[in-house]
Amino acid sequence: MSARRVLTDAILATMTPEGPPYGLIEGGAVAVTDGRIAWAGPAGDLPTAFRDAPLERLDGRLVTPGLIDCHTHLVFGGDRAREFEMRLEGASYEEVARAGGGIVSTVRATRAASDAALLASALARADRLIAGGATTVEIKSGYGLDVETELRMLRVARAVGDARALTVRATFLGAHAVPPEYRDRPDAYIDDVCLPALDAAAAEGLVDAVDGFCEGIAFSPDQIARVFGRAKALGLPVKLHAEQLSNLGGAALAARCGALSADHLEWLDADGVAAMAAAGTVAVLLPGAFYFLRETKLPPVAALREAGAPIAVATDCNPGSSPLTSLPLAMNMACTFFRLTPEEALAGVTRVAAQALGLGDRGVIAPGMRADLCVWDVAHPAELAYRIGDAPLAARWVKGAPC
Ligand code: DI6
Ligand code: FE
Repeated sequence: MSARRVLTDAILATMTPEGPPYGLIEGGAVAVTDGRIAWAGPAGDLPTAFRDAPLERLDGRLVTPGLIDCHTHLVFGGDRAREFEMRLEGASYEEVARAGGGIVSTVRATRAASDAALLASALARADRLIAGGATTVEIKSGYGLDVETELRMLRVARAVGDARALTVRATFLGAHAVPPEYRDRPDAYIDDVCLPALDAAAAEGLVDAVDGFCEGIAFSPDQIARVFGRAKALGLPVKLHAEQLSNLGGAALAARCGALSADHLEWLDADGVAAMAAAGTVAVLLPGAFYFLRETKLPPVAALREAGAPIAVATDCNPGSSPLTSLPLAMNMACTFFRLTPEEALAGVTRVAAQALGLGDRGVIAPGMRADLCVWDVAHPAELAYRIGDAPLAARWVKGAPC
């Protein structure tokens, strides 16, 4: 592997929070050493130490940090196209779920799928995310809901990262839904399956974070608190699907537990906003699910912004509420539906998404960061959110090498 390289004649959207919008540097260069960014700035200021390094001319193309999808359910069996039809005929997401469809139908398909089949379909989706510029992707379990299938999902998530030039962060989501065999016995499910599965997965090194679904059709704040207690005992960070379809106070619970993020948040109220801002818990917005479920209640973006809560954007790629495999399209939707600025949307899939995953080594173009970079055939960073799902990716660099 070549240790030193310089990308030059580029527009850099460094996404560093200080300085001009997007941390923009026109006529910029980035010097890379051993997979890390050694220097970034105006090309004319390139330190002499890099003047003899192999040079890559980008002809004025845009360079951003590699994109980060901080919320996906990329590993699952089957699809839910028939349910999409039912919902278009008038059934609500909750009605479909209560009728035995929804998450539980994907649980059946996931349990029945082989490891090889789960990996093949997850890789196909990962390749679409990669084509849209992703260099880091979070993947959740939560369609197994028995100990063995939860572990299998997490192993497949790790295998996705091994098979591609992609960092995968694996999240345990055993508290995603109550499986049919525990119907009306959610507490027994937490005790008999969820906590033992978490212990076993953590012992196998399969868990980077612990998530839950706090909702009327899933788990109560008390049940989630028990899962978070176990995560804490295991030394694992937590995050939460909160306030997606109703307000159970999940975001405030997450913030009290020092969660990395609370995600969805359409029903977040003023107390939840204040709790998240005070704790520095990232608000992860998932416009794909808002769109696909034809929701009308908007997350309180202005209040989050005013309170200084960090805002990230992700695909929520999953078969039921967001079959979306494009971060540029998620950015576009975050702007059109939620009124994020294109700069906030790009920060939401770079710097702030890294924060939502607890990764301090990426998400901005700055010395010491991993050299995960995207080169785009566009003249200005606003174009990434402006185009409707078109991802004009010219090149992707992972750890300092094009791939
Ligand atoms: N909220 C969601 O939007 C996804 N999971 C969750 O907790 C939906 C998952 C699905 O419908 O399969
Ligand atoms: Fe989700």
